[in-house]
Amino acid sequence: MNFNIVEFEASFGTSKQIKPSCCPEFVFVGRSNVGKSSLINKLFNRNKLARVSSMPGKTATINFFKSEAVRFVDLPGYGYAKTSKKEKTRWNELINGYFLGNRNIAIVFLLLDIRNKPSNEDMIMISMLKQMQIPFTIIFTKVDKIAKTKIPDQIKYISSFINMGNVKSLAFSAETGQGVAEIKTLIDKILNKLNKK
Ligand SMILES: Nc1nc2c(ncn2[C@@H]2O[C@H](COP(=O)(O)OP(=O)(O)O)[C@@H](O)[C@H]2O)c(=O)[nH]1
Ligand SMILES: [Mg+2]
Repeated sequence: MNFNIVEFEASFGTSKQIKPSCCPEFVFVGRSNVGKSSLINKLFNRNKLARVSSMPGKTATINFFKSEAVRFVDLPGYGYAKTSKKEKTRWNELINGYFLGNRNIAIVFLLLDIRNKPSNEDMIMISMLKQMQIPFTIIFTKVDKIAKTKIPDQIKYISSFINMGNVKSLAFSAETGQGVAEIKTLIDKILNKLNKK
């Protein structure tokens, strides 16, 4: 696919607003501040496509981006400690509304910070994806923040909390661009497979 073509499509604050699927959706999910927006920007080589925030807990909407006949979905981050109960309920309503909305999901990218073990919310998200049989790949973000030699051990450590089965993972840095080519290749591979069906 052509990563030079992309546009912001829409934001949704409640599940009722969410547009039905038009085409395969590549979905980004993870803790607030894990680097979802930075990854989307890096994929398309655009600085301000998705808003990068130094203030966690800000993206409380589902954002759609469209590239030709493919959609990219930036889900609101979870796990921000200061989020109010009301905001958490809204988050749940949005995420559940999305995943239960009969979507055409190509794959979910679940982002985990390479420096931290998975949070409770990460674990809940992983078991939900498994239960719904939604294909997902784990992306370890911010790998520039640790020494290169420590990356494999850290991946092993984090993976030990998750029943990885045949779950694939890869390492990424929005800072250095490490892993971006791999993610693009994966996206192309999935699209090729879908087009052959
Ligand atoms: N060093 C480093 N910082 C990153 C990376 N990705 C994101 N960040 C920073 O982490 C913060 C949150 O990023 P953002 O993309 O807004 O996270 P989101 O809340 O998951 O969308 C911002 O200050 C980013 O600049 C990365 O790969 N390396
Ligand atoms: Mg964001």
